[in-house]
Amino acid sequence: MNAYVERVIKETAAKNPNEPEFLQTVTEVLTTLAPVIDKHPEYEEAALLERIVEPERTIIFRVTWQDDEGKAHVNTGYRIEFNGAIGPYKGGLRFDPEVNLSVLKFLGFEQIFKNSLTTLPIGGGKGGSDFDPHGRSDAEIMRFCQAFMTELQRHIGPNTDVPAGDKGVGGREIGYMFGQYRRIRNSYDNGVLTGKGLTYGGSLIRPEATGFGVLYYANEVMKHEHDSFEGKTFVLSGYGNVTWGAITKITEFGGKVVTISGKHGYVYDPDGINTPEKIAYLLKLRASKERNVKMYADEFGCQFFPGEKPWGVKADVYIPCATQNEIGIEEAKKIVANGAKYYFEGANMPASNEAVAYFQKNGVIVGPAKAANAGGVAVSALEMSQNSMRYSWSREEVDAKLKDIMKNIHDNSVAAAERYGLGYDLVAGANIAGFEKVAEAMLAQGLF
Ligand code: 2IT
Repeated sequence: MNAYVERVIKETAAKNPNEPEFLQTVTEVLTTLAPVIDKHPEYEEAALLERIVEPERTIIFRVTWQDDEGKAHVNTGYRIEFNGAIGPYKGGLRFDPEVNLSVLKFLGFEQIFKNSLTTLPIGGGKGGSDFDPHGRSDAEIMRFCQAFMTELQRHIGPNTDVPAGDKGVGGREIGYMFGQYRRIRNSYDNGVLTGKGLTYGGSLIRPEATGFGVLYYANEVMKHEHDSFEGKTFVLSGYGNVTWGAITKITEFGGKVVTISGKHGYVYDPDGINTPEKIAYLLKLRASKERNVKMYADEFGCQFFPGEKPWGVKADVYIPCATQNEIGIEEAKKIVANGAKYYFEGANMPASNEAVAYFQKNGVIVGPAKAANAGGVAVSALEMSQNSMRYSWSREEVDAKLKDIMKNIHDNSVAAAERYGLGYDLVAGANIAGFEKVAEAMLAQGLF
């Protein structure tokens, strides 16, 4: 292990004692970068790693809003502008009670490398709030979004920082936030947010992009392995946007999805969650006040396992699409024992570093989040391009670009790993390929 890498990991741990998720991702990324750092002594001289683990700017603010009974509530809002070396800060907003500085710093740090890997000019950022959308009415969601944007608007802009959706933030929330931004700024800056509706500057395929992208990336892996999706069984977690897009594409590719999950438990549907009716039901579930996946089990008469995760269910391909740290070493052992061949991350950091290492040691091919789920942010960057051109590409055009980007992400990851003699290691390859561009841009721009 490189001594400089080791020192920066230690210093980051000492400096951020209450940020376990952030430290987890810093350790994972920097460890795989060791061979690159070995070759570039000038990075240490320029304190490049110390700088890359420190957000350029962290904004924390109060969000006060009123519920339907007139009661006042206070949440904390955040925006981490992590790294702007290769473009405006770009990354989603997450509304989830588990949101805190550690979670958003891990997501923002990941986003730097993911965004670089797309080959598009976008820096890394992330934000959100500890607001819990479960059980909230549409009017409450609107008031929260407006309150959140009332402060956030002074920090963002089409050339500064361009938020989008993430867990708990979809098209509806982006609409309310865009409305509030426009009201306060009196400016039609539609490039300030991505994931917008199609009537006001959104891109075709953006809602599907993360899920589609996972499968386009997985398809490149299949080609490399001389394998195909036809007849394969898939276990997925989550029920939101990513899960929905992934299931749509898996269905088209001839695979069968047998599970979805949420915070209340998981659903097992041995007939496959693959009919248009079942896939459309996921959208209803997400738009409902309850957001409980048990609703799916009741609707289609299948089994619901309260409080459990789906990793014990046998499948060929596992795609976590819910949230961070759903898979520890025990879950990883179950997945390997089930005979899994492939594991693709639709969610960000769904597994512990130990679990990922266990997969790789046991011959499961790992498609890491910052490669496999980069299709969402890639189409966000295409949305920014369309907004600045004041023009829209057709569905076919966006889809073709997305496919091409996912293929390049795979191929660039493979090439980067091979350059350092690491073989077909998609995890190290993604980190290295993403890092190289950001590092060179930071060096070129001098100390700051
Ligand atoms: O994790 C992610 O890449 C996202 N939530 C998407 C961010 C974006 O700017 O589209």
